[in-house]
Amino acid sequence: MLLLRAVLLFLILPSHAENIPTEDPGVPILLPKGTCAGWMAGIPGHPGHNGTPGRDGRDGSPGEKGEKGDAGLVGPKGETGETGVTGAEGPRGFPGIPGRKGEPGEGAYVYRSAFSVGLENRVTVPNVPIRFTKIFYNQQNHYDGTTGKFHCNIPGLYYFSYHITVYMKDVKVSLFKNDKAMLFTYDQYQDKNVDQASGSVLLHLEVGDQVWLQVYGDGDHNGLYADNVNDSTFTGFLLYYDTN
Ligand SMILES: *[C@@H]1O[C@H](CO)[C@@H](O)[C@H](O)[C@H]1NC(C)=O
Ligand SMILES: [Ca+2]
Repeated sequence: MLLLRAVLLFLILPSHAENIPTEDPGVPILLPKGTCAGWMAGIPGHPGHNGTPGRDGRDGSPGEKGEKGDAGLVGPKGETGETGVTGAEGPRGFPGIPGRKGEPGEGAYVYRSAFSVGLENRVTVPNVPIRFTKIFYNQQNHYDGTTGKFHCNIPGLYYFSYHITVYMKDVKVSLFKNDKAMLFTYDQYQDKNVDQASGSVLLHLEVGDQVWLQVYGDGDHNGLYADNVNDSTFTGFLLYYDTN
């Protein structure tokens, strides 16, 4: 094998003869063409220099799939999604603790107005308010015993009533509101009897309105009577006050 390589090298040499270094002039390396006669084998030359690096080879076949890499960084927060459907109503909760007691309200006195009075003096003059001077109740002093008139201090609905003992004469009385007779009551007296006359009414009053009883007609119909055991009374009170 080594011999074959030497022969091949020898056969190639003529075309590169000028490039072959001839360090040893005594060695007959160059041989003219066609000079086979007297041919003798020379000593094999030195190995040539390394050639220039060849081109890059082809890409290798893909390697095996690598192991799974580490998890990536957390991305930015996404946008808020749409509102979901309202859920079903939950079960009813337990009763709460009772709250604190409330503050006292406005003075209840403001909304109180009531009086109840009786007749003491049989002398009743027609065309003027009858003066009831026997006071059963007049806490707020909205009834004036000196004039016989009730003065409205709280606007609202009022109830008035009167129960009159009739003796010796007929009785014609009217309940007045601001100089206007609102209610009429008539009782005819029968000899040697004690009669009663009564009436009641609901009236809406404004502050400043006045209400009283008064004999109407001629002065003869003033048989209102009272003694220690027979009363004639006049009563009134606020039923509902106006809230607005
Ligand atoms: C008042 O009532 C009493 C009964 O309680 C009666 O005896 C008396 O006669 C009455 N007064 C008048 C004036 O009738
Ligand atoms: Ca009668």
